[in-house]
Formats: sequence, C-alpha cells, structure tokens
Amino acid sequence: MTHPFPATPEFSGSLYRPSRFEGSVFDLEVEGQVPESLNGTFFQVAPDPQFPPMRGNDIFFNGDGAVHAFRFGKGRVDFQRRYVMTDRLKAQRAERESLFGLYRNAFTNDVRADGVHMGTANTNVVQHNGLLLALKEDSPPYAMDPVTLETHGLYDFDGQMTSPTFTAHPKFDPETGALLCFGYEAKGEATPDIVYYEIDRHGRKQREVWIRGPYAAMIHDFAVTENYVIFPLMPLTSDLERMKNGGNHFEWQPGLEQTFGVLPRDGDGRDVRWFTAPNGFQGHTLNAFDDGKGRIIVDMPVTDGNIFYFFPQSDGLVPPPETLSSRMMRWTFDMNRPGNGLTMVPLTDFACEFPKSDDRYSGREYRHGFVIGMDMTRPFDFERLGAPPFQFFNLLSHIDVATQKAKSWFADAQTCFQEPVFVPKSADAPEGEGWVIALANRLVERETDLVILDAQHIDEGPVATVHLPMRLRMSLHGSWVPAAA
Ligand code: V55
Ligand code: FE
Repeated sequence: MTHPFPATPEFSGSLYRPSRFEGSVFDLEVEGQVPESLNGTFFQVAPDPQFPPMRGNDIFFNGDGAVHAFRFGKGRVDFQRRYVMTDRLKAQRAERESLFGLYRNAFTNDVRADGVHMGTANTNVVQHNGLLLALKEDSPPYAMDPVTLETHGLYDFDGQMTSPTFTAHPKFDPETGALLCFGYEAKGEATPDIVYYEIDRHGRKQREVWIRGPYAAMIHDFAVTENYVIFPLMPLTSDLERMKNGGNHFEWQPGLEQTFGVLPRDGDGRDVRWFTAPNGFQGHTLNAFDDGKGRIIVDMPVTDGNIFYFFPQSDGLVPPPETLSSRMMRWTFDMNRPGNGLTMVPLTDFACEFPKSDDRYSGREYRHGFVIGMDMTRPFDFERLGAPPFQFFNLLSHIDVATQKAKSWFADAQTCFQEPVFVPKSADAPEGEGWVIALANRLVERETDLVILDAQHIDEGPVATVHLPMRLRMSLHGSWVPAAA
C-alpha cells in the first residue's frame, strides 16, 4: 500500500481509523467474572476498508466486511477476526489498491472491477442452517464457516434466491427458526420491486411474495409479526440516471413522507397496504407484534431529518447533526380502518439506536429493549477528542416498553458503545433476564473492551470487562449464536 488513508473523519480517529488486521487472541484478559452461563459466540461485522479509497474519500458504509467472533464458555472468551473474502476484496488485493468508486454505483468503478461482484458483506452476520451469513443489502449473503470464519463465497440458498439483493436485517421466527427476509431493488438497480421470502431452518424456501413499491427507496430494516410483514421505505430514493451521471445511489428527499408497506404474511403482492407519515428518518426495528385483530405495533427510533450526511438532498444540503432529534417511537397500524390508520408516539426521552430485544420474543408481544443511547449533557472529553464522532453513543440502556422507563449506564467521558446483544440467562429464563454484551471504545486511550452487564441492572455497570489487546474500528451489527447451534 503506497499511500496512506485520507485524514478525513471517515478514516481517522480512534473509532474510524481502519483496523485492517486479521488474527486471533486465545483467552482474553478478563476483569471481573464472565458468567459461566454464557456459552456461545457473539458474532459481529465491521466495515473496514482494506485500501485507501480510489476517489480520495469514501463513506463508512463502503468498507470491506471484517467479521469478529467472541467465543464464550466456562467464563473465558476467545477472539477471532477475519475479513469476508469477497470477490471485491480478492480483486483489490490482487491489484493492491481500491477498484471501486462510489457506494453502490458501478458506473464509477475502475475498469479492472468490471464483472467483479460489488458486495462488501459489511453490515450484519447471522447463522442459519449451519452457515454464518455475512450480509449487505445490495448483495446475496456471503456464506462463511462459523467455526473457522473461512469464506465459502456468495450464497443464493442453492439457487432458491430470485433477487440480486438480500437484506442485512433478516428476522428469525422464534417458533420455527425460519429465516424471514427480503430484498429491495429486487429487479435490479433503482427498481421499486421488493421480494419477501421465508426460508425454513433447513434452508428450504417456503414462501416468496413479490411487491411493487410506489418508488425505489432504501428499505434498510423491516419488521415481521405473527401475521404481518412491514417494510419501511425511507425518504432516501434511488435513481439510475443519477448513478449513470456519477452521482450517489441515494438522495434524501426532504418533502417525501415516510412510507410503510404492510403485507399479510399469508397474502400475495396485491394484498399489500401502503401507509404514510410525515417526513422523517426510520431507524432500526427494536421489535414488532400484532394483536391478532389487525392492530400492529412496530417500535423503532425515528429521527426528524437526514442522519446520513453522506446522502444529501439534491441541493447538497445536510442538516448539522446537533440540530436533529430522535426518540424510540411506537408506530401503530390499524388494519381495520380504511385509509391511513397510522400513529406514532415516543417511548423514550433520549436519542438511541442499534436496538435489540430478546430474540425469543421476536415478532411477539414483548417488554424489554436494549439500545445504545446518546446524552450530550453527560461529560465528554472535548479537549482531547474534539467533536464526538459519527454514531457516537455514550449510554448503554435498557428500555421497558410497558412502563416506558429506561435504565442507563454511562461509563466515562471518553467511552462510546457499539451495538449490544442480549443473551438470556438460560433457555427458559423470563423475557429480558440475561446479559447485555457490547463493545466499548475508549476513544482517548484508543483501546476497545467488551463489557458484560446484567440486563435488568444495566445501570450498575459491567459484571465483567474483557480487554482486547488492540483497538477495533466501529462495527455495525451482530448476533449471539448459542453453542448448541
Ligand atoms: C445502512 C448501512 C449500510 C448500507 C445501507 O445503517 C444502510 C444503514 C453498512 O452499510 O449499505
Ligand atoms: Fe443496520
């Protein structure tokens, strides 16, 4: 590598300077006591660019996926990190430089990238039917070996996948273990088509429904209840002409409403109903359920403007992040009313994202949510750190959605958290009784720890802090896989 990464916020500082390494650490250093009941693996994935961007700068979402495995058992934790060996990464390693231009815009690639699949596998990792799937929403999954983190390659469910895209946020049916998933831009770049699949725990496709959306927009996360599937169309639209002209894949539309497609799980594409709400930025799904009588609840953070500063509106404007406000929101869809029976009420009085619930209650009536939150009235080491980095969260929080009360742990003026996972204390423990595990970045010290907290007493701080002997770059999503799986 003959030139350094740019000195832009996307590639520098303790959270965003690429980590780039692969390797393993046997038996991490533990302060406190790792609960013996934690028996399984915490997988997660970070976008971590292998090479400096060919255009001088790039967005966080365009980095090469690097998978982390924290393997827990008998109070010990082993660590492993490997890149997903995507076609794209292999092509770039062969040339020893970046060959791909703008995010999701093949028209801006180097000619040496022609015919090379663009998937970065950098957004989420889940295990299904014995395979670890590294996911990016513009691509089929990359299948990996969950034990060695060896990459098998692009995976189309043995030919059953009929779309070029597959969400990074599939759900699991807690009763059957089926993978509930979708693709958007499912008939090619900037198409408004959506496909929904249910794939059983043995990898057999059981359902496939095609929907034509009102326009092509980002559908980053979604929700599945016992009886419905809900697709949030964000006001970030795609346009093939803009891409051909070298522009961004997505553009923020300040005048466009938030749109939701609601599909009965046993219906076909004609049964979808479209709901709208005023402009806003739909975040990740915490959980969702329906009452069996046509009332659907979806909980997700919603922000009152565009937090993706790298996908500006057509005049180039992006709101300064400190002017945006977000809350965990509860959407209620009323399928019994004709028209736009949709309401939204806040569940928290603080900004939060990266929500997780107890997976055993996915799509079912539930009570406990876990998020990382931001409270800028808490101390922050502006002197040594300057402004907080993008996706800075200084709280790890438990939300009781029934009482709308939250408990939070704030570590100190230099620590920020990455997305947590929740692990039940035992397979039959009551909902929300278990452990919350999250990476904590020490921004001044440029170190990273894994913290483990009692989910019901999150405000008491960690029961164990697991030290990594190196810094890990900001990651995105992950999941817990019990050893039995
Ligand atoms: C998101 C992340 C992505 C992406 C599209 O967090 C949306 C939202 C890491 O990549 O490609
Ligand atoms: Fe996401």
